[in-house]
Amino acid sequence: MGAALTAAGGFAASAAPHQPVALRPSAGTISLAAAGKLDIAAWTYNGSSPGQTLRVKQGEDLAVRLHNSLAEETTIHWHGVRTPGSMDGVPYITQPPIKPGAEHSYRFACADAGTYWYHPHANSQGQLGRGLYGPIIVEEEKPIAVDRDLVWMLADWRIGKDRQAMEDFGQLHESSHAGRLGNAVTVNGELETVLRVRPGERLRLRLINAATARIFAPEFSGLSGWIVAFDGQPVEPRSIGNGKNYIAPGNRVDLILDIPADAPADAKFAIEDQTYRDRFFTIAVIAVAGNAVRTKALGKPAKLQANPLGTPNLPGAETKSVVFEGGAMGRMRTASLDGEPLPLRELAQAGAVWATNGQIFSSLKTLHDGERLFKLDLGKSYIFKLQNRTAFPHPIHLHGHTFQVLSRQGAPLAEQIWRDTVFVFPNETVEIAFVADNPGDWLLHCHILGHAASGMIAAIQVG
Ligand SMILES: [Cu+2]
Repeated sequence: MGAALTAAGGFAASAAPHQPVALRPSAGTISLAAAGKLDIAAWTYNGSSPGQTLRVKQGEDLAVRLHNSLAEETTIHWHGVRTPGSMDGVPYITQPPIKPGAEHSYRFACADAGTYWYHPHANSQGQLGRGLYGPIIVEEEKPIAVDRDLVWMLADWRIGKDRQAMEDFGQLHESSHAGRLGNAVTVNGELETVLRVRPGERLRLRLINAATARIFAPEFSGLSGWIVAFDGQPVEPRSIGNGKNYIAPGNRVDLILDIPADAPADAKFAIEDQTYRDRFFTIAVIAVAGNAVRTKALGKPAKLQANPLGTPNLPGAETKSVVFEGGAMGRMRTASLDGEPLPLRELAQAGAVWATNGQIFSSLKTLHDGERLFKLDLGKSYIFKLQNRTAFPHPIHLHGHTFQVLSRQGAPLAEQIWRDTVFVFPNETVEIAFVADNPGDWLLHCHILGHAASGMIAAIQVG
């Protein structure tokens, strides 16, 4: 095992040899539809969007050499992987931004198995929105036996009348509402995905929401299956059948999907999404063909082995109040921008419309120079009481730590699942708990990237 816990409880970068993967972000062209029917300008890693899947065994190092071939600064953040602070890839907060033409090396051990992803943390809305993201799979020692293990990276694009991807990022009207939704949803960079399967096949489907604003809630009618992990962390397998399974930007869901053994040879199952009123669509179609892989249905899979996460000491935990305010139809009247109190009108003129505990920073640089939201003691347990006092849902992502979701609206949850990005509904309060065991400066932000760009980013300090 290459993962090493330091005495302080942080995750040390291991020195084990590992050939770095070269990733080169650059401007290029991708085909969203087969046969070149929709070629669009996009930004890619090594020519593709999503970028290649980075795959390591649990405990091994992931090493990447980034060559910035973009015309602007970039970085890479390893969403959900508990890296050392210096590897977190946030400009100014954990490293200087990587200039055009420059290179940067990342190397860290992956202590936790599961489904994670990488993306830039500089001009996040513009860079992810143009296609810069890719999956990270950290393999379990004992995975669930399946016929195929598939990654589906979900994203959307706004295609204009000229059949090109629009670049109208950062419009305040959208950023102050639900964010910038596209009009073309892709699975692994493809429109109208058709997955060909055989009757009786058991699939592991790793869904990653890489969209900048779109919330997904896939419905698998006619299929049976199990959710086995959220945000890479194992849960007691639960049926996919009941209610909406939201996958907000930043979230991952691992499914075990069973194709009926008696499905007719030409059966089709549409995976549909009804998250947004009047905008129902099909995420993908599963098309059955060929001979049955097995004749008898498989049962509920075993729970995956838990990752080595520190369990928070709840009786001894300190509670911190985190209040999100602002946005359209909100009640915020004033907030402080880079330390200066301003009325809402002036905040809106500055494009700063979401506040965390009354504070907004105009950039990651001023955030770095400003006061931390909280300074946490290394090794101590904390409860963050996340209070969404806005009219919109927000997926709140904490860097460097994985937390347990304790309660919603004061009601304790039956299973206190682990996450790194928790969806908080309008006017909802969600309590999360974690051990502050990773020293460094860490972001706490909304993963609707227009919200983050217009203020919904804070930073905490551990140790
Ligand atoms: Cu948000």
